Amino acid sequence: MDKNAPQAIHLKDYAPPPYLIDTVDLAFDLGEDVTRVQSKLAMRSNPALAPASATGGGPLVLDGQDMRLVSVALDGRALDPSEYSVGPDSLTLPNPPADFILEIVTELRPQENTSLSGLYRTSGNFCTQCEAEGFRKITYFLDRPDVMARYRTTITADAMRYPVMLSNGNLVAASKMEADGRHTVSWEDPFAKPSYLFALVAGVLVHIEDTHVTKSGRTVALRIYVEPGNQDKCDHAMASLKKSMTWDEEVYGLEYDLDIFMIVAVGDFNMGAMENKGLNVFNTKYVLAKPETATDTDFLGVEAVVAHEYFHNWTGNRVTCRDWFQLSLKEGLTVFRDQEFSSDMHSRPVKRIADVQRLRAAQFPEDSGPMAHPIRPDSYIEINNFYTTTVYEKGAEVVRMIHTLLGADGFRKGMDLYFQRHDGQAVTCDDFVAAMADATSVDLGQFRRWYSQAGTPELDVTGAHDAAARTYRLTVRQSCPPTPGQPVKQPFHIPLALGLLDPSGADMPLRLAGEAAPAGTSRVLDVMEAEQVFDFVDVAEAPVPSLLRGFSAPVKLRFPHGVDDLTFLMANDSDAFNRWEAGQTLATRLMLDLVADRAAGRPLELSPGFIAAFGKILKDPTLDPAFAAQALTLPSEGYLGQQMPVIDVDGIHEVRAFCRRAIATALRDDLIATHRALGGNEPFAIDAAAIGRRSLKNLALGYLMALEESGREGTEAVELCVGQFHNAHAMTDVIAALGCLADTDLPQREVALRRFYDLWKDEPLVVDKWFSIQAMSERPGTLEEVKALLGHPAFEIRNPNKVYALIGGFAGGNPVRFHDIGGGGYRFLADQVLTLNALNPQVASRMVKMFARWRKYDPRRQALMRAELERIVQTPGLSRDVFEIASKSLEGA
Ligand code: B3K
Ligand code: ZN
Repeated sequence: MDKNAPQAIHLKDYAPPPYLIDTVDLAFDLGEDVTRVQSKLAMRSNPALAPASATGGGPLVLDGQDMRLVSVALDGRALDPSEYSVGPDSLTLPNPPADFILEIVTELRPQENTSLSGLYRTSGNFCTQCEAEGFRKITYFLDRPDVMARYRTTITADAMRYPVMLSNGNLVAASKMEADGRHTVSWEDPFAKPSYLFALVAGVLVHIEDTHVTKSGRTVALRIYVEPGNQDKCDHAMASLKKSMTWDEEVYGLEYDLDIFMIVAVGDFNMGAMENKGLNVFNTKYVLAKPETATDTDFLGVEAVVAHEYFHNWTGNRVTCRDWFQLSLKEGLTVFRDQEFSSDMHSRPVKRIADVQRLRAAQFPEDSGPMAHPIRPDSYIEINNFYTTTVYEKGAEVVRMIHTLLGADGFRKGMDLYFQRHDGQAVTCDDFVAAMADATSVDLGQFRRWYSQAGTPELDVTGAHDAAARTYRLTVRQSCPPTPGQPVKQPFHIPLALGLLDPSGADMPLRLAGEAAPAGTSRVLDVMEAEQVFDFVDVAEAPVPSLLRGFSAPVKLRFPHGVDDLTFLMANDSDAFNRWEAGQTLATRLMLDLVADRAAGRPLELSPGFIAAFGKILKDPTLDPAFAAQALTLPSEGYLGQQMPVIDVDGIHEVRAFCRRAIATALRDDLIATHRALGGNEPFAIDAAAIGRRSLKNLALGYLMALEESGREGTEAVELCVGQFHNAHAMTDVIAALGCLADTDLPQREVALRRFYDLWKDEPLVVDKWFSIQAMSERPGTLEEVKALLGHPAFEIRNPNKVYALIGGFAGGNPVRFHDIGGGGYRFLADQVLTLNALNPQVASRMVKMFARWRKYDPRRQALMRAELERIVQTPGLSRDVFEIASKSLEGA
């Protein structure tokens, strides 16, 4: 690699900061052309490093980027430029004293900041995003999470253009408009925090307001700020916030700690939201929701993200990360907390299935590809590339396993001890595990490997019943494939939850050899060795094992269940997750066989037994409709692809479509009956039952539309679909119908797309749906349409949501068109990556990740993707973000 290539940063090189910052006084003068930032830092050398001496702690290197340095003063004396040095990313003072006040003035141009990191503009307003390293684009600072300081922020700006001016903490002063038309406010945050939690917002905003009274009786003001015109879409976010506050008090005894909690929704935002202390900034996608504009998925997303950011106040803000390698300390834990919250608000099994599907769809591929990394990475080139599904979702699975091993009470004791020890500190994943272990005396020594080893462990399990001895022996073998930099792995500590079903379908009491009496019917085995044997006694008849109940560990488990056993588990398992899992395993097996049949030129036929099992679920009135909808959804094309050594893009697509048609043909009347029974415009509610009914209804519609090309039967489906599109009130139902139509060549398609746009052209989030539905259409001409849509007046390449909808929708949500063997999809994506690289490296890097799995395809597609990756890496001026992903994807090629 050439010497100018960006360099990696390693966990092993961590060193504490040589200086600390106690207080930060910021004064912003927001202007249309230039924004001026005055920063006054009370600093001292770090006493933890060396006994304080008059000479201080050696050179002070402050981080800073993309700004103009105006002046530096030390203890009130302006420094001559010869007394410091400024580099492209830093400001160095060679030898400051042990204790001093540093004053720095910088000038920025937020209106030119398209990276959406640091201080930038969105719809004419000012807004910040500082995690991970955006604060250094505002002022020179020790921009690292282990430097925690108390902040006071003063903002001055034109009172007409920026009537609302917000920052962290409590409002402590506000001026009237001055003669020059400007006004000033000051905010003070009493809690020490790292710079990544700093926030500032200024502009024309309206808000809705409510209050929450904490368990101990304090009243907290709650405000959600949005652009004028959006006030009618904030109620769900507010209700979600109040539920989150109550839940955290009840489940963890954690109360909010300031007098006010604010959320601001902005249209231009790289991610979902940001947990800045007291002033969360959100992507509008995770705030604005009303039934006419938002789908059920959107509503659930708002609730989960509002909860997630709120929960960060304790897991992230009060206790933060020592360094960015520890990111999962706050993210994995907070995702676990938001998942549990959503489970408590809705259906636990339905939520668990959705979370596991997401893990398998995104994290498993990451964990077996060129970007595989442990949940606590050892190195990175650009930290923004490590806000990954591994750090977040696998991180949450690791916390969930601790919860399983300790039990709910033990876990709560561990959390209490964690806060008792570390409130106000910046700590490590090891500190978290230590608190969990110390609070319960559970040995988590081997468990720690989950933090340092990447890759998805694989469990190969076999069972042997001895009728004479009345025993059942489970043999469990674990292995883990090599990942970059980790050719060999040590065994993991894997909690394996399981039950044994007797021939009637009931759970057997479980007694392991050596135990005096059975202990429950579902239990957790500690798998710790490469190979381990578990002997159950008193087992009269051969059981059907139900393994990895509730998905108790993020692993791939194989057991030689026959088709009959899987069907039996589908019908009888007391663990709802495993009932769903059995159906998915069966479907996966049958579909992969069909892919092989197709490749060998054999005719396709879907097993009638499988269709009958589907019919039974569809007609079972005792089933929760939401669960039924999940059980009747075939494994995705992406998931099927992961199961193949070489992904057969076209084969998988064709087989999945074939299976959907076969099921729809056989179950047509039942599907129509289901759609009728659940249809109609019932009054809108956003509870689990109503969401479930809508999802089953729309699942039925989707299957019926698979008949669209088959003559007369198809006509009725099309009528249902078009009727639903035009008459439904809830966006969930409208989008379901539009999504079906978008895959067809019917004349109604164009009519519907045009009508949808005309109705919703003033709602950017709804227009995003319109872009992504077209981008994900399986029609052969989709790439050309996507290219044309880049020029549509509603498309903006600088708006991340638009990019994710159109370009991301195509490359990530349309496998058969993106991977078209002509290579046009690949060329298109690479062109977009290069355009975005210059504007917004974080967004560009998310897009280039779509190439990372190129080695999983056939030689021709491999060559095409590799050529695009090489073209990207060779482009001058590449950001670290894109360089890291593209070069690691090519490593060894
Ligand atoms: N902590 C933020 C993510 C920041 C990403 C920076 N590139 C949102 C969250 O996880 O809650
Ligand atoms: Zn988070």
